[in-house]
Amino acid sequence: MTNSLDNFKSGFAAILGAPNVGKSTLLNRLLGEKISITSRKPQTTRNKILGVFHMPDAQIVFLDTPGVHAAKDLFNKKMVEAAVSSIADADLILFVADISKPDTVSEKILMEKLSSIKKPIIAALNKIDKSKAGHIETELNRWKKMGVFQDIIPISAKQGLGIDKLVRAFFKVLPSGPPFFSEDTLTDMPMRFIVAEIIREKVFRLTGEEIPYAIAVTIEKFEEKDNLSIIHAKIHVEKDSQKGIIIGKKGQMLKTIGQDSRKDIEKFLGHPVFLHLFVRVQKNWSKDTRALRKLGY
Ligand SMILES: Nc1nc2c(ncn2[C@@H]2O[C@H](COP(=O)(O)OP(=O)(O)OP(=O)(O)O)[C@@H](O)[C@H]2O)c(=O)[nH]1
Ligand SMILES: [Mg+2]
Repeated sequence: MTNSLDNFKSGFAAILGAPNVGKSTLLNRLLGEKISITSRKPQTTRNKILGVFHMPDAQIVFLDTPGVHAAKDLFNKKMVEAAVSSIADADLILFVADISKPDTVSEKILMEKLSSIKKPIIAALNKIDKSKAGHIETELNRWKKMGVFQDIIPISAKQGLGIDKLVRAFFKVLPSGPPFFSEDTLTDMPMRFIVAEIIREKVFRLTGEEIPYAIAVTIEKFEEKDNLSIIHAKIHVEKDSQKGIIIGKKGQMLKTIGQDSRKDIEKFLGHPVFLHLFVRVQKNWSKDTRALRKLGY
């Protein structure tokens, strides 16, 4: 009798790249489900986010990570550390780049971190929907010349182009082994974490340049009553002026953040949600190691 697990392949794949290149969009596209928040602003992802991709004869455990860049302050350094630490956990590396706007400075930083790694590295050249054919060709040649990638695949995470080809490239380099997670597992992130992330995404998307980096979200209460989830969440900011912006004129901004968040949380949980948001000023939390730990970073 043959055991179907004999031919099974499985492994961890770290998704790495400069900020804002589309790493989280790609993870969501691969899983067909949104588990990692995205925005047009850099430094959206702050933690390692695990997502499980199931195939009939393979399982890939993806780790979405914060963008690697020349971090200056404590908070950003911690984010880059989290990203780089995923290299050790991974069987293969997925290097994502935005070829419509190459960030060669950040690319170089990441390349140095990968220089001594003996694991397969696959490059996904993203945002081809925003690039001309000639430019894609030039970039493809530039990446080929680096000579460190097992495969280089042009893709559009947003439009779903090149994704099958990318998956086949993973499959080729994936080690043999049994699955790590059961067939119905999408992520191991706690529900509370994903709910807090959804709220943080709305703040990222609805406010101007200064605010996103000054906020963190914590869940203070999460109760199930009949078919309803009662959730109290706190948005932490660093200054009174930021609190004013989050609340907005006559409370309008906080109301919109709440409404948009509730809709997504309901979609995620599959039932109605009562969401109550508070705003709290905690001076300089992003510069304080203890405060960062308390907020989950
Ligand atoms: N046109 C286009 N836009 C894309 C594509 N993939 C991602 N984006 C956009 O690029 C922006 C950044 O996407 P994210 O997925 O948040 O990028 P990220 O690499 O996870 O960013 P950080 O977590 O901040 O490092 C968002 O506005 C996405 O909609 C793509 O294939 N084409
Ligand atoms: Mg991200």
